[in-house]
Amino acid sequence: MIPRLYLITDRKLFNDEGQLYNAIESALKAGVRAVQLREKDLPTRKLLDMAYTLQSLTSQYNTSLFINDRADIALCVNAAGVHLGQSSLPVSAVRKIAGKSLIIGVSTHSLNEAIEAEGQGADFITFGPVYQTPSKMKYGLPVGLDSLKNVRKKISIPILGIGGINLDNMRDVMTAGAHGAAMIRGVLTQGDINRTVKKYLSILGEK
Ligand code: 3NM
Repeated sequence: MIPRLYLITDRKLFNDEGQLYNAIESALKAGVRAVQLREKDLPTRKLLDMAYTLQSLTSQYNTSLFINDRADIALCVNAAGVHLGQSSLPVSAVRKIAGKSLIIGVSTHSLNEAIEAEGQGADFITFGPVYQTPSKMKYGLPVGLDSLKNVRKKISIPILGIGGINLDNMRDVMTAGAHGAAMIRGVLTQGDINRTVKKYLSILGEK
């Protein structure tokens, strides 16, 4: 079962790592059941340390940990899954080393990428950025809700909308056919993370 609310880390939003873990723990207490470690600029050892810390934290809350890009680290820490970008190892290569032991998500930004990810055997995709987001400018203009609807018609694996999703627009993303939403700021920069997460889960029909 692919979780509907998928929290992604960004330690740079905090003064120190402890604050990041506190924010994640608030989200876990409120019911988030999937966390992706995404700290792309870190050297391998440091990333592995964070992965162990998050594996220990998420397992206390029966929550699936995903590791961005690094199938090797996901396997080292017994994470639930890996999240592959467009220039990561392809799904087929990860299956070769991990078999079915990892859930595989793929970041997609166009219909073609989405179809390709499904064809390669991804378990789910993120599709975005649905809305403009300061968290990721490099993919340019938002793909918008219409292209999300279109992708939904063309593939059958779960789609998590990503990019600028918050309490004001999550219903629209779900109405467009998303299985759920992946987010950074929509959780981590909220004053009351507990309350915000509970509201998302209620929109998603999970609480
Ligand atoms: N990937 P926020 S958008 C990590 O479109 C990421 O693939 C995206 O952050 C994509 O929830 C994005 O703060 C940033 O907008 C998501």
